[in-house]
Amino acid sequence: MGFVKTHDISELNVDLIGKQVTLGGWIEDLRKLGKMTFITLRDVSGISQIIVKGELNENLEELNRQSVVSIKGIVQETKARDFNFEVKAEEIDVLAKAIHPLPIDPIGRLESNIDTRLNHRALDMRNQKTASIFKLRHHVLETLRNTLSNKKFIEITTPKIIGSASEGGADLFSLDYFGKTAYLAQSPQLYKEQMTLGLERVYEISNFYRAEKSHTGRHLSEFTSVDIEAAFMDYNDVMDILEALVMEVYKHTADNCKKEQEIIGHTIEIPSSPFERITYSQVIDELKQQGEKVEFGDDLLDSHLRMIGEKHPGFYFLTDWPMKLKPFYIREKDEDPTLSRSFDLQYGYLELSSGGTRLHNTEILKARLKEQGLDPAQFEDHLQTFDWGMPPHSGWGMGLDRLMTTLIGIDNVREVVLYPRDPDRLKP
Ligand code: AMO
Repeated sequence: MGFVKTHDISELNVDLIGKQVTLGGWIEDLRKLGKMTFITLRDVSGISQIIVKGELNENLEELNRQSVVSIKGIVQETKARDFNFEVKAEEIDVLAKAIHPLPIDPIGRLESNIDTRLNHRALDMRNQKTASIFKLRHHVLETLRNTLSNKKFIEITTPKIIGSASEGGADLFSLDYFGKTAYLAQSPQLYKEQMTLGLERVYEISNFYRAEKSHTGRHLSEFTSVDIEAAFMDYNDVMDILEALVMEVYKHTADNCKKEQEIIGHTIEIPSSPFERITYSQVIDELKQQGEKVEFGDDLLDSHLRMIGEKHPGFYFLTDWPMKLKPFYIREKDEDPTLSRSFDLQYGYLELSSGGTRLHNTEILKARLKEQGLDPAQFEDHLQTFDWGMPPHSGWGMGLDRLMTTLIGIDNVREVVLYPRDPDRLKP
C-alpha cells in the first residue's frame, strides 16, 4: 500500500457515512477495552475516533502513542462527545513508530518548560496550542501580504550576506566570505530605499540578524522583519499604512481563526482606531510630571517605556524624536531641524516598529553619516544611487515576532518563532 490518504479528518461528513475512507495521522490516544480498541487519530485538521474490533483487534500490534498510521475503514455516526464521526477500522498500517517515552508530552498533560519544548520543537508542534500559534502566524503573514499587495506594494527579497553594515552600529554578525569579511544583514534599509527609485512602493518580509547580547522576551539574534518603503510618501502616510495593516491583521485573525483562539485560550480583541499619536516631547513632559529626571534629547530607558506603557496600554505612535537619537537616513522637520520626521509604533511599553521620512539629498546624507561617526566611503554604493534621481521616500520596519506576541497575549517571542536564535540558543 502506498501512502494514500483519501480525506483529511475535518473533511468527514454525513455524506460519507457507510463509505470507505483512508485517513492518515498520528495516534493521540489509545484505549484497549477487552474486545475493542478505541484510537484517537489526529491529523493537521482535527481528531477522529477509530474503532478496532474482531480479528483486526486481536492481531493489533503494539501501538505507541504519537506513532504514524494509515487507517482504512468505514465512516459511521458516533455517540462519543468529542467526535463528529468515527471510523470502523478495516486495515491499519503502521507507517512510523514513535518511541516510548517521548521527550515531551505533546498532549500537554505533562507540561514542559519552554526550553525543553524548544529542544524538541518538531514534537512540540503536535501540541495543539503550539500548532495554533503557527497557524495564526501563517494567517498574519497572509494578511500582511494581501493587504500590502492591494495597496500596490511589490514584494522584494534583498541580500542577507552583505559587504558593509546597512545601518552602522556594532550589532553585526561577521563571517568569512571567500577570504573577505562579510556581514549578515541587520535590516533591508539601504536596499529597500534604493528600490523606490524604480518600483516606488516595495515591501519585504524576511529574517534579519542582530548580534546583541540581549536576554529578554523581545530580543532575538534572528528575527522576522516586515519592511516597507514608499516613494512620494511622508512619515504620516506610512504611519497610516502601518495602522491599517495592524488593524487588518487583528480583524482577519479575530474572524478567521476562532478555533486557534479557543485552543490558545486567548480572544483577539480588535484595537480601537485611530491609534493615538504622541510626540516625544509630550512623553518627556509626562515623565517629568511623574517625577522622572529626563531632559529633551535623552533616549527613553526601559523603565521610562514601562511608565509610558502604563499610561497608554494599547497601540500608539511615538513621533517626532530628536534628530540625534535617530539613524543617519532619517530626515529632519523643516520647522525645527532638531526634531525628526520619525516614529515608533508602540504597544504599551513594547516597541513594534520604527520608521520615518528619509533624507534623499546626497550631500546632507554624507554630512549626517559623518556626524554619526560613520565613513561615507563605506556607503559609496548606496550614496551613488541618490544621484540617479531618488524620489523622496518614507518607510518603516516592524518586528513580526513582537506583533505576534501582542496578538496572542504572551510576553516571550520564543513562543512564536519556530527555532529561536539567541545568545544561548543555536540549536536545534
Ligand atoms: P529597528 O532597528 O528599530 O529599525 O527595527 C525595527 C523593528 O524590528 C524589531 N526588532 C527586533 N525584534 C526581535 N529581536 C530583535 N533583536 C530586534 N531588533 C529589532 C522591533 C523593531 O521595532 N531600518 C529600521 C526600520 C526603518 O526605519 O525602516 C530598523 O531596522 O520590533
